[in-house]
Amino acid sequence: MSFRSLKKKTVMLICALMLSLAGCGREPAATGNGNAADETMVLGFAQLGAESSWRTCNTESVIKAAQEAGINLMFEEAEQKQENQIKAIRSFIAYQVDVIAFAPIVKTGWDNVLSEAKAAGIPVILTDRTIDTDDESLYTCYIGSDFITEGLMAGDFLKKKFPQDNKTVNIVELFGTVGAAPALGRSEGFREAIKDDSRFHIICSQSGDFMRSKGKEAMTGILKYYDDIDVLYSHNDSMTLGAIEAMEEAGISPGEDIVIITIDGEQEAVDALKAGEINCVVECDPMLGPTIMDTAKKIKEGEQVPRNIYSKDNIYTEWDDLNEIPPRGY
Ligand code: GYE
Repeated sequence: MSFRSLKKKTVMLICALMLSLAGCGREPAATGNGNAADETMVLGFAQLGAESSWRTCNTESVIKAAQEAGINLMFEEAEQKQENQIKAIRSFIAYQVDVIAFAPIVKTGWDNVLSEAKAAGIPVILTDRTIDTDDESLYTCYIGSDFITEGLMAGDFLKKKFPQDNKTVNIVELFGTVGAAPALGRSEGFREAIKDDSRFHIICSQSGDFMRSKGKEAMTGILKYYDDIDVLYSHNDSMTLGAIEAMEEAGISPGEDIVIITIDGEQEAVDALKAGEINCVVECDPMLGPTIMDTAKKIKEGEQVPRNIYSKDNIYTEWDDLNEIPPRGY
């Protein structure tokens, strides 16, 4: 057995072990097909965690797409810790995978480990979140949403929802994970959209770490402190759904007493939009698996790929025909 074939078999075994330890009850994501195994590419994927339904769907999309593409997937989940993601990337480098893909939990702090991948000749794809680096050669491309555009879409809805009069509009922002690209971009785009209208005031911005429980906790505290909130702008649906629970417990009618704008487009949020508890949902597509696999194969073949491969995100509002929205799948 060649070293390469031994390496691939080891990767498959590890992958199977990781998935069974994770208790997700799936078949190993690794797939090989007999003699062709030596040619099968190995992709190391470092997922950041399992904080939201969006993330669960994103993970499922990656695992399924790898199986369908006949790619051996080494999958690691970092439990929301950057150091775990760095460890996972180092293990992929040690196993000499063909391509590394990862969803960076925060924007900064990746240069060292990505330099190690570069020195080992392993190309890197950023998926679903971007990074800040002075060395653009440390990754090949980004696949995911444009978060500033999502924030702009959210802000544009707000301007339409509150047509010109002189009343002040008090906004609470539930911020995602501090330092994370989607949180920073959604915050920036939203502020950009409303900056020329002095009626809009962001009276409070608090992190709920993209999690339902923390969204509820944050909103419970905020409602005790402020009694003049007009709008909740939340960076993801999980936090929004938690915040809605907090509002209901406080006797506040979500979507009526407080206008709610949220991002992701989970089924539960779309159902709440239909029920009038949410006013606007900006979509963020989690099903990135097929594009990741396709792009990884092209990179391995030495083909040029675009630097940024953006998802096309829609917006759904209380003014739309909501029966048109297809089942979300997450
Ligand atoms: O909006 C949120 C998740 O990185 C785009 O992370 C992703 C975000 C998504 O936890 O629900």
